[in-house]
Amino acid sequence: MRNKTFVAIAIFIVLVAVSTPIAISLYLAWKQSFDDQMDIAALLAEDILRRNDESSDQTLGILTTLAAEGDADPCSVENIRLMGALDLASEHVQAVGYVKDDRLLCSSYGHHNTPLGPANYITPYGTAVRTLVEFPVLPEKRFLISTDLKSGYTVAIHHNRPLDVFVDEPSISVGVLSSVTNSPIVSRGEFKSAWIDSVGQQTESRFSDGEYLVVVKHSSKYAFAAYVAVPATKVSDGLRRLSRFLVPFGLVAGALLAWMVLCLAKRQLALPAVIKVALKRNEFFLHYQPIVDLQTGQWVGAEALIRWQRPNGEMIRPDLFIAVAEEVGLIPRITERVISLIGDDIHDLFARHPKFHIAINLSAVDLQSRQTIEYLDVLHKKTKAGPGNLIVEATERGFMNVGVAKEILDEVRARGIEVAIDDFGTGYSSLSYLESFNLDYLKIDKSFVDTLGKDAATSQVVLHIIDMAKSLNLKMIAEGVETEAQAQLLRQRGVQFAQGWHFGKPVPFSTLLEQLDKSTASLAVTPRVDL
Ligand code: G
Ligand code: G
Ligand code: MN
Repeated sequence: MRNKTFVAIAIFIVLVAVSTPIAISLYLAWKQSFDDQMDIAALLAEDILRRNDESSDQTLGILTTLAAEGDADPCSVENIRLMGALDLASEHVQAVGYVKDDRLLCSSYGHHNTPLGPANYITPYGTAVRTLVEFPVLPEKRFLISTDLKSGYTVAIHHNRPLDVFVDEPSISVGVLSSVTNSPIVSRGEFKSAWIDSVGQQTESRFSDGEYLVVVKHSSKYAFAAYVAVPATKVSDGLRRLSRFLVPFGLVAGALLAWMVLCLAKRQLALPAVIKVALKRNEFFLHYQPIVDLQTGQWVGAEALIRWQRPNGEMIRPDLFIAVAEEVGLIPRITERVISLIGDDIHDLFARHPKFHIAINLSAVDLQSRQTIEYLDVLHKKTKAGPGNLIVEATERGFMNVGVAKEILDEVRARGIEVAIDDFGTGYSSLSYLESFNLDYLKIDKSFVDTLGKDAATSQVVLHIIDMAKSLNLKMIAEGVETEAQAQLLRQRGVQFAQGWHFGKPVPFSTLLEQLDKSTASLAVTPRVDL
């Protein structure tokens, strides 16, 4: 049950880990697209407003000039000529004229008597505005006509002139609103009066009503505003393109991650059960790494190292499964197996090589249990071990619970089995800790040996460890020696023993024994000659 929860949590974490960046990037992309469309709308509105301000500037200029310089008779030949000149000078303006009683009496084009109908609205500056005027002579054209109420002078521009901006998208609505009537003077596309009700007289407002992104810009000089409305679908269009790539990518990445987590979790969760099966099926065996005397180069012993090969050929490293076995309480069974395997391997080793030793790794829990002594007793008897033939290695962590560990180690020593502190310097032991134990060997950890001969500040630590071992009267074994230079330095400092690839990798017992027999045979050559 716990395992299922664990897997569920792991998968949940992966899903969150994968979906969060996708969600964030989709949101950011959406926001970017939204802002982009708003900016486009604002630029368009700005352009429309600028054109309308210009038209109004020109209109106002013409009306002011006529009021000041015009003839007493507005439709005099003189005045009509003036209207024509003003018309020609203004690019936005199509015609200049004179209106009285809702009729156009004359213009820059001559005399008329055209009824215009009532004004659509009056601006605050006293201008009457007619938005959709048609002249019988120009049936296709519609004009926007502004008349100064006081003088009757009038300016006409093409109705669609205010919206003469480039819009590439027909779904975009554009228009100019009168601030007086709050309704469009000119417009193209859909218009909703709700857009205007909400914005008031702010210079610029941007908002989205869900269907459109809307920008309304009020003229700073005149009573009108330009608006542009971009359909909200334009935002999601860009987003759809992006999500078409992002979502499948996220799904694949997520599935891959989830699968990896699942595999790892499965493996980790299954390990204790697999260790038990491995114990039953005898999948564990031992390799032995030689330990040499640094003065003579002779092999004086070997450390037994557990190995595990699964039936499918896969080797599982002890760093991995020893830690798991420690966690789930399988160490006693592994230690029992290791000790029994040593017994099977070494037979009469000590009879043939009385000074050779075998070192056995113990875990912290092994030092808390009297069972360990029983296992060792069996091995001791079976191998007819003499004093010093067997060594137990315990890591610093094993020494944490002083009381029981000390008792057990003392009993072990009473049998002539020696005790080594393993991986020294990597744990938390202080000198006072070590002083309370009766020890024989100190194994200098590989990480310190690695620093030898380098300038690293930590290379000084080896010297302190060596001094400490000397003051505690402990024999030293340097671990992980890979070069002759390291061996040389250790020898000079008085380290007696070493272990490492420079001298020999861990090998099966048969290989170890072969080598061992060979080296003692060559040593035995001299005495034999004497016979
Ligand atoms: O050489 P190797 O990769 O096997 O060593 C990895 C680690 O596993 C070493 O730190 C060693 O102390 C530990 N180890 C190897 N064999 C045993 C064993 O039989 N029992 C315990 N408790 N630890 C072992
Ligand atoms: O029990 P202990 O923590 O001492 O385990 C020794 C570990 O160091 C084992 O994994 C062993 O295979 C490894 N080892 C032994 N000698 C060397 C060496 O010279 N170089 C390296 N890299 N590893 C070594
Ligand atoms: Mn060891």
